[in-house]
Amino acid sequence: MKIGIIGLPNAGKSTLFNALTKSSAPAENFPFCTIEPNRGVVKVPDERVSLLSKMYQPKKTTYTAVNFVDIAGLVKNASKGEGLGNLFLSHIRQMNACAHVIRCYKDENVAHVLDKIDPVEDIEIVHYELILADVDVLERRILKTQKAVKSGDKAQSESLSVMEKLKECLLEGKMASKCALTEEEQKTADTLDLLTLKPFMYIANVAEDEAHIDSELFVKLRDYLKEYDPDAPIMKISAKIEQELAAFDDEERESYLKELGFDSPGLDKIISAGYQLLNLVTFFTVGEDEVRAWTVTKGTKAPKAAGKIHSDIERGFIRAEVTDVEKLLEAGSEAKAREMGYTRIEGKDYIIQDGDVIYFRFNV
Ligand SMILES: Nc1nc2c(ncn2[C@@H]2O[C@H](COP(=O)(O)OP(=O)(O)OP(=O)(O)O)[C@@H](O)[C@H]2O)c(=O)[nH]1
Ligand SMILES: [Mg+2]
Repeated sequence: MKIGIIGLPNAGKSTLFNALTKSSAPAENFPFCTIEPNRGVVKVPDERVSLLSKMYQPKKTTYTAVNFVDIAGLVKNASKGEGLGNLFLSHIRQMNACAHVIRCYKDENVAHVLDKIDPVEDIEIVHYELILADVDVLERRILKTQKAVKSGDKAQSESLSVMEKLKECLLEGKMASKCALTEEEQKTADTLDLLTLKPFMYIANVAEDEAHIDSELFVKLRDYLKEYDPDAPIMKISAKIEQELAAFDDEERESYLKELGFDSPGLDKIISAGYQLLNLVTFFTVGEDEVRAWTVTKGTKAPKAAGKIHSDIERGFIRAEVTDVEKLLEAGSEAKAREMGYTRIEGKDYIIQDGDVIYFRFNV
């Protein structure tokens, strides 16, 4: 599962990426500093894992992880091949979700491709390019499908109407995800691989001294997004500060955060929000050896989830013993949780729920 970091050149994408992944990809003051995407794996902070770990005192504690990909900056007419054009777009196409970084910091030493700092104009450029790229994809698909329908493939006429509907939305300037579709239509839409159908979150990269106020530029951006993409998370961050923080060890970071007056690291919030965009389900396995968080897609059944741990457990699956993590923590021990009737026996058709602590019984 991959989250793509996108935005205009010099928005601060690589700076943020470096902070997130504790790496040192080039982040310099010139447009298109990034060409080939930088990739990194990031631990997903989860208080439930920390609390389980406290309870079991295991030898090892393992959190889930998510991939962040730092993508080249995009410019006006990218969909027509300007800048890194289609290369940029094809990289976004491979992502499961997008974290769109928007420059809200002023710094005369860092160039802006438009020579002015206007987050709303910036965000509109990026959206416009993504929308145009989707229109292109749809137009090609529509032509092809029309031919198929003409030559007698009536089953395709439904897809055709979904494509027309989506195209109409896009031409109104909306993202495909904002087009009102029925459940059935949505299934068709999901096969089209559209950029603006992906889940988005927005990251306002603000100046170092504006990280804990709502600056004029940030408010302008937030008000715009309230209208344009109201359900998407918007986060405020100073990529510069986060990059500095990332270089510290945990203790130093904590005292520095206090000094700055922050409660929790901004990065954790970004990672959590990004993970949530992916619409995944987290379940846990516990024991003296290891407390571990696992990720499955929504709707995964128990044997398949067991297969993530080991193929033998999937093959020889007998049953799952499931306790909700909150209940287990409340009970304080497995024995107590059983006594309170919190632990359920589930069979092979059980669909994993977020927060399940699972013990798989199997036999091979
Ligand atoms: N003053 C200030 N400078 C920043 C901030 N964030 C990034 N920069 C600087 O802006 C320049 C560009 O940052 P990058 O992170 O490389 O930007 P990018 O979005 O990856 O740019 P491209 O790869 O060219 O698309 C660097 O010199 C950063 O140090 C910030 O919050 N404040
Ligand atoms: Mg970059």
